[in-house]
Amino acid sequence: MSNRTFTMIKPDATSKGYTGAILDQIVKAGFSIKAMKWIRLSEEQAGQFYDIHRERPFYGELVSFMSSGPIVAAILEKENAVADFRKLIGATNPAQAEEGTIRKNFAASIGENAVHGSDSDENAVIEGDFFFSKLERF
Ligand code: DAT
Ligand code: MG
Repeated sequence: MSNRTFTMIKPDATSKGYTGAILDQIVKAGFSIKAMKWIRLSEEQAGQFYDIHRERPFYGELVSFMSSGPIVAAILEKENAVADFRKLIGATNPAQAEEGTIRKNFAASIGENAVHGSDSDENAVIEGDFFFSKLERF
């Protein structure tokens, strides 16, 4: 089990001014930030990041949303990081997310759900490498 995960604060949350509150909740939950950047993805980059969902009906909507404004990308460290972070963010659909989770607190819909969290140790590494060079992390 690895101790790192990867997250993005999505364009709905950055545009509503929730970035600080979400980072605060992440850090208070015991995660430490090992890399972080404020960046806007092109449609092509968003499409590449979510390539695994290419055949899903919501892919086009997802790519256009994820490239619609700035995001915050970050690598986080904590014991049991992937599973604990998925728990902290809550269900994909905020209507089904538990009370107190980031998606319950800050997300409006299944498509625009405030944050990303890696779903496995392997994907955490792939996703972190997508955004950060060796010089940008510690
Ligand atoms: P998660 O982000 O919880 O890992 P996922 O990997 O299944 O969820 O999907 C990636 C993103 O795609 C998700 O955060 C929001 C969007 N999405 C998923 N299911 C959707 C749906 N039924 N309608 C619209 N967007 C959806
Ligand atoms: Mg996922």
